[in-house]
Amino acid sequence: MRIDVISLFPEFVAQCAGFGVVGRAQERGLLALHGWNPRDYAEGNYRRVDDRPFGGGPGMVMLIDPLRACLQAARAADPTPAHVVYLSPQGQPLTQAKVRELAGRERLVLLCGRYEGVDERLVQAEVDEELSIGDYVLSGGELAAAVVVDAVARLQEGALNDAESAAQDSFEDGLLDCPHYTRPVEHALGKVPDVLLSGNHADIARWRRMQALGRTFLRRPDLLDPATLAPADRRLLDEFLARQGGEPGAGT
Ligand code: 6GU
Repeated sequence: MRIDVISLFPEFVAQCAGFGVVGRAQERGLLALHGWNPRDYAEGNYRRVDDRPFGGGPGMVMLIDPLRACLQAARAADPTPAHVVYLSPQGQPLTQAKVRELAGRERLVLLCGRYEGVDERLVQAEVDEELSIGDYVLSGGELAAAVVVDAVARLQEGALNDAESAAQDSFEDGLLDCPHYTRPVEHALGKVPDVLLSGNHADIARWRRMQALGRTFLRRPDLLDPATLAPADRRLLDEFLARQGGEPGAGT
């Protein structure tokens, strides 16, 4: 997969993508990341990329022409047609389902705004989809682009070492992940739950499912409507709630 990032700080996104799973995906040739700076396509001695908003108000708006020339250069660098995503707080929320869809594309262009945003005419003419990574304000789209690159890179075939681990992630089945433990069994901070030491794989799978259901219910009720649960899951959730006394404890 190829991702082109259009940003006033393209090195920032590249740096974010240099480590861990994403860095390895690049080394393995599963992901090619390219940065493009609209300032390199701006005219004049000052290489202006922004101007004051018509109608007044604070902040600056990114100019059409440097962005468009930059986008054109990025498109022309490879014959593969690109799906152009503009990262902005006005976009549709990024979900794991959307990540999966983006990860299946051959080529993405991620357009990062700075200042108050980019001229709406550029968005209308060149952008296929506008995405946000949450209901809070960042000073630019770069962190959001890094989020997209990471989430999409780890879904590329061969990016993860354990083929299982992506399928078991939080959200892949609509639930939060269960808790995890490693050595030592006994620690001053507590003991590992017995079931995980039992070697009984059916019991372990059942316990994990129960924890995933319980945590999702307590922490993210927006993700789980008990009324729509399969009867077996409903029983597991009831058991979880009965066991912890129905109290949303601080440790859950
Ligand atoms: Cl994609 N951009 C900015 N600037 N702020 C955000 C965002 C994106 N998503 C959430 N907040």
